Amino acid sequence: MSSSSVQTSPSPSHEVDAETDEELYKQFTDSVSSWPSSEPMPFLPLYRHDKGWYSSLMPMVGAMVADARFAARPSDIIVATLPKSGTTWIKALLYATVHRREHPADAAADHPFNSLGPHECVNFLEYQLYTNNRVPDLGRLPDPRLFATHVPFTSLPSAAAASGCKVVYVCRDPKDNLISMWDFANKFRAREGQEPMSPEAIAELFCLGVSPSGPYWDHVLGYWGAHVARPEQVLFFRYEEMKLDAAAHVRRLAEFVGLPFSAEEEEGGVVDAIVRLCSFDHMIGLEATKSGKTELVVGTAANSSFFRRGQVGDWANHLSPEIAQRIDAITEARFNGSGLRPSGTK
Ligand code: PPS
Repeated sequence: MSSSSVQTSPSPSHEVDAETDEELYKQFTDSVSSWPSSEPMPFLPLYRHDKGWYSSLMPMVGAMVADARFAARPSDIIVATLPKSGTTWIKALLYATVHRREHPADAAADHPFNSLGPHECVNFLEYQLYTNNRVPDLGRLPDPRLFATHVPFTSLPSAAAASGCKVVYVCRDPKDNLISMWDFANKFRAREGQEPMSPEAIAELFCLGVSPSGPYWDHVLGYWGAHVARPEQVLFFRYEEMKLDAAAHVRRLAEFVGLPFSAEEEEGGVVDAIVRLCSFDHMIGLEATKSGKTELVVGTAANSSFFRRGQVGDWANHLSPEIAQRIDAITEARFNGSGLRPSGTK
């Protein structure tokens, strides 16, 4: 969580004037624009940050502005993920857990999720908040404030490290992560009038590390290392294990954020109600999913596009055994010695 190597003078604060904010965006946009970039992938060129990770222009600039301006609080909770790793699900689980008193999960008909998607309840710093030349005024949000990001651990806003705020990370099998991205990318590419990408083409780039917020392995290992060093600050979940026992993960999440379930809540079935409320099958049928939209700096996304199959192992329907073996071999080599198992289900 160190500051970006592109120097900025302002210290984290939400009280900044608009002109300075615009200058900051311009300064970072000029820097990033001069960095190496890829062909459109998934549908916009990916720039290589000088810390080695890839992102399209505007979210990378947003992350750098957030690094300079985000005034973190110790009570903040930040969801961190690679795109397509289970972000929508963990956002829903976190929001439903933290707000369970004012919005009981068993009163599903009255829950905010009926009108707001998880990405509207828990905003991304670099895709939704630090965008369009703006520095948002987050100071009036009540504690605990919930945010999300796709940036690697080393590019989290510096103020977040200093504040000791909590980070919830979700890791997913790289092959499912890749296939989920492939499908999502092709939806955007169709809208932009671009040819669809084949799974082989996207896998080739993925193996070279060229993927949004990638390389995949650096991202996972960065948060894993932080979790090992400071488990009370960084929680590390695996999508595949969440699928096997979502209730156990909700309990761990609640304890981690300092809101453990009481015996009364356990007896009342609150944990199971949260799991049901946030389940793929329930969320995909909500009106907010079917007709809602989320404004991201890279474009407007239909909320339904965040839900596809929600399964473990769908990669096998799209990737050849050779490509799968290549990805597995990289994962085994990169995770070797880290204490992190290559697979979330073994
Ligand atoms: S994004 O764009 O980064 O926010 O996408 P993200 O949410 O990380 O990943 C989308 C994949 O997560 C699946 N999904 C879920 N799985 C289980 N439970 C719930 N509630 C849920 N919501 C979304 C979604 O279907 C995508 O995975 P695939 O494999 O493409 O189905």
